[in-house]
Amino acid sequence: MAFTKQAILAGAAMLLALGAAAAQDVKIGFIVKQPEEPWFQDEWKFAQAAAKEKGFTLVEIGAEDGEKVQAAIDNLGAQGAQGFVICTPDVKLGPGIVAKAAANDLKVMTVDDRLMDNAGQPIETVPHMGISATKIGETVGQGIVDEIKKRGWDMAKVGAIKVSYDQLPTAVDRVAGATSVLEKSGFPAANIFNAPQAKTDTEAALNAATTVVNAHPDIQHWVAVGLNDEAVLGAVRATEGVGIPAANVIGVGIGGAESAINEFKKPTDTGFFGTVIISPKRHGYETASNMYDWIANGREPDKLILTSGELATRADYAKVRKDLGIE
Ligand code: FCA
Repeated sequence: MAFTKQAILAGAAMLLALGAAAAQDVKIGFIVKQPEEPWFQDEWKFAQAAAKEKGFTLVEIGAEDGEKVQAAIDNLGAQGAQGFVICTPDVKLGPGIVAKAAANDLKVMTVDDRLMDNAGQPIETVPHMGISATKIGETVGQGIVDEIKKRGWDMAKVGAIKVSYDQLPTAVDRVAGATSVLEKSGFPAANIFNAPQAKTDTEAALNAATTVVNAHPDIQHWVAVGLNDEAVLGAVRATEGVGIPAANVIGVGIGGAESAINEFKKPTDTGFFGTVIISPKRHGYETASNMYDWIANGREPDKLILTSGELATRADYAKVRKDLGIE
């Protein structure tokens, strides 16, 4: 049976009408792996600001494992959503997430953690916004080196706690960026101790770092790096646990959300010296807006956007946050 001209035209008109869906008909999911982490709450906050501004609905979903991710995507499909932004609990879920999205006719974009295919390569067809992990790690390393010099420590006798989470590529790049600057600046590679965390939270980092500090009771001065503020806070708590004074510890995290701010607000200094502040506004507002634009106007987002970070300490974090528009 041949299609009549009218039928084709009617079909095209319907597609156009669908393409230009009214804002109030657009529903977007924002799935995050660790809803209790302040960074992700900030991302939601800024994503909601985009929803309010543009008039679409944003559904916040926490999904800590693969099963919850699958259920969340099916649920979004059943609710009539058109797309979602996700920070996955495991980058290896990549092919499964892409397939589930397609089965539910949902557009998908990733934020923070990039999906991997079965060969361990990034899935480049899915638009992604992440941080410039290596560069931000280098900023961490430089901040530590500068502070070691300022405090007049003998670099040869300082220990570094490297809180690692190697199943996440951005985590590997962040800590490698930091330790590369330490080493280039004369920090002995043999004094960099790996502390693999089982999960990306403070408690897991505390457990991992405690093993390291206990194994080296001779070391007086410590520095600490990790993929985020929570990791470095865990390492700082570990040094406190064995009675190392705050003045002997330089931890620099990545994030700059509430976990770091609460630490800076403490009445006395802790070993948590600074953080590289990244932008939950860009990661929340922009990803949600880009997804909206894709659904409502057919404008596909850039395939890869990497955002920058800025070092801040207790002394200037409020100003840096203000300058970044994330107060
Ligand atoms: C990862 C980390 C988060 C945050 C984000 C930008 O998802 O787990 O803490 O640093 O990247």
